[in-house]
Amino acid sequence: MKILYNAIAEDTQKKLINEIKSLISDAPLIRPVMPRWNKPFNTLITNAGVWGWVSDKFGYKYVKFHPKTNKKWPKIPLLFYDIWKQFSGYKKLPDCSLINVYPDQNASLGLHQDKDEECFKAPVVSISIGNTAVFKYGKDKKNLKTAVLPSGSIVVLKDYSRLYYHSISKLLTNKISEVRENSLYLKNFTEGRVSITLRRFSK
Ligand SMILES: O=C(O)CCC(=O)C(=O)O
Repeated sequence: MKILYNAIAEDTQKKLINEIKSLISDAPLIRPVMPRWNKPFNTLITNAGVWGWVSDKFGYKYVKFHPKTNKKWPKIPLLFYDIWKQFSGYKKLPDCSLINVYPDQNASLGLHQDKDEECFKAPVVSISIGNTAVFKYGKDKKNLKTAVLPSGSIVVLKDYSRLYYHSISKLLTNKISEVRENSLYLKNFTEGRVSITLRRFSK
């Protein structure tokens, strides 16, 4: 597993946010629910690419159409592909870009493995933007390590770490100047975080 700090320059982070805003205007944010329990996540998601990852009461899955608009997901922006090419070390391009929005300090993402894909050869590359996040990861649920991910960090899960458990256990309060700089991202966001998770669903 690789964690790369300061991997994405600030002006590129701003460009990524503009791309995300445009994706959201095409494919509005949705709130996933936990399979079976129907309990809403405290994050919001949308996707770009041929495949989009969603979670509803029937399970986690990849689908080709936005569940609310029934339209195809928008194309993955070229800038996302550039980042993939730079950091994944994998020839084929991602066919899914999941956008996770953590709207406020209380948002988190439970411990999980990324294992809904058809094949685990391709790495998972995730990009952090906004408030610093506490990231837990490990081979099994009992021995987790912790890393702190400031805006501009990249995590690559590949090879032995491709199926590592991971979570965002909490967001940290950034210094006010950082929050201002980082708050531009989404309308009305004065705090919060966005991550872009690039994956290949297809073989
Ligand atoms: O928000 C993050 O950095 C983690 C995202 C994640 O674990 C996922 O999309 O599976």
